[in-house]
Amino acid sequence: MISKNLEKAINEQIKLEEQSSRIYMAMASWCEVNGLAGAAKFLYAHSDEERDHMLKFVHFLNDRGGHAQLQELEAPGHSWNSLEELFKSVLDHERYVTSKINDLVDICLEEKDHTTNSFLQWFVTEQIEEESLAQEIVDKIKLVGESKGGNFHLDMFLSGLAQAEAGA
Ligand code: OFO
Repeated sequence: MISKNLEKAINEQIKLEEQSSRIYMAMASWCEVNGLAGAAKFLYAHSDEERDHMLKFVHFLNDRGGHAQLQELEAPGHSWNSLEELFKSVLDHERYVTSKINDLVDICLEEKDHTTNSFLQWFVTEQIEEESLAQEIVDKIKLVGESKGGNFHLDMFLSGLAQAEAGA
């Protein structure tokens, strides 16, 4: 049985994962209307992945005697000045998500809730990948700069990442 304190904190995390899914969908939509098909594909796939994260929390909380409850969400942004700005926002957002996962682990340790701690370790590992992938994309965007050919290949690279994520 999960504590009321953790139930509340996990419901906040459910909100954050759902919000993440909407943020990445809004980013995907902006890329799609700006001729960045590969980036759009990657971000749509990433949006789906965030929904999966949300569902993992929903099922876990309900299985442990809590009640997953959805909350009102803020509207995400709709436009960005550049792909670099957009992916820097992804990186900042993922760092924030990591900090919230770490906060959840802290509560588990205080409460000696080993079951929830064990469940959260999947997310601890996942956040290493999430941050590292966002950083890699930001680095590549900086590398290609204004080069048209470089940006074409970058978009292909992002499309390939989307395919790899879908097959993972
Ligand atoms: Fe759910 O990991 Fe990204 O936000």
